[in-house]
Amino acid sequence: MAGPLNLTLYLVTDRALARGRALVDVVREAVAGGVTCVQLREKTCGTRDFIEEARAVRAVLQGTGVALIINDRVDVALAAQADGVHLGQHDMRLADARRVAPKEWIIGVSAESVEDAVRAERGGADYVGASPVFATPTKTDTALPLGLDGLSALCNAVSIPVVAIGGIHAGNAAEVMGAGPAGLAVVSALVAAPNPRAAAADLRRVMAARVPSAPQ
Ligand code: TZP
Ligand code: MG
Repeated sequence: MAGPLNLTLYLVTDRALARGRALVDVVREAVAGGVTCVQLREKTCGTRDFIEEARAVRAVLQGTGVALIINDRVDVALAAQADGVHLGQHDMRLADARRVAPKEWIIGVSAESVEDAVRAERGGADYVGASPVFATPTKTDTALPLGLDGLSALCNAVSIPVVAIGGIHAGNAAEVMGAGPAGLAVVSALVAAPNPRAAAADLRRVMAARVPSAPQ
C-alpha cells in the first residue's frame, strides 16, 4: 500500500454483481474514479481462486496507495500479501488474527452495535465497519439496520475510524456522512454500476460537497 490508510471511499467487491465483467477491471475503473480502499469479498470461490484473484487485484493497486483488504480469510491475505483483513462478528477473533498477522497489517472489524465497536477498538482494531446502516439486497443475513441515529451513536462511541456500509449510494451518501463516519463502504453502487469510474467520481463529489471548505 505504502502511505496512510485512506478509508474515504471503500469498495467491497461482489463478483455476482459485476455484470460479467472481470473484478480487476471493475476495481481498476473504480480506483480511477476515486476509490481509496478495496476489500476483496468472496463467498463462493475456492481458496486457490481467491488467492489468485487477490494477487491480480494487488497488481492493479500497485503504486496507487490504495489498500487491499481481504474479507474474512487471514490465510488468503497472508498468501497474497494483502495489506490486511476485515473480520465479521463470526469470523476469526481479532486477537487470534493479530497473533498470526504481520505487525503492519490493517485489521477491520464489522460492528453491528455500539458494544461491538467498543470491543473492537479495545481489542486493537484499526477501524470498524458499521453494519448495516440501511437494509440492502446485497446482504440479507445482517443485523437490524443501524439507521442514521445508530450510526451516529456508534461513531461517537469510538475514536478509531468508522466506515459505514449497507444501502449507501450517491443519493444518500451526504446524509450518511453527516452522521460522522470517516468513510463510506459500497458494494452495488460501484460494482453493479454501468460505469464504475463515473459512479466512484460521483460518490466522491457528493461526499466532498459535505466537507466545509478550509478557512482561507
Ligand atoms: N456488510 C454489511 S451490508 C453489506 C455488507 C458486505 C453489503 C452492502 O452492499 P450495498 O450494495 O453497498 O448495499
Ligand atoms: Mg465475514
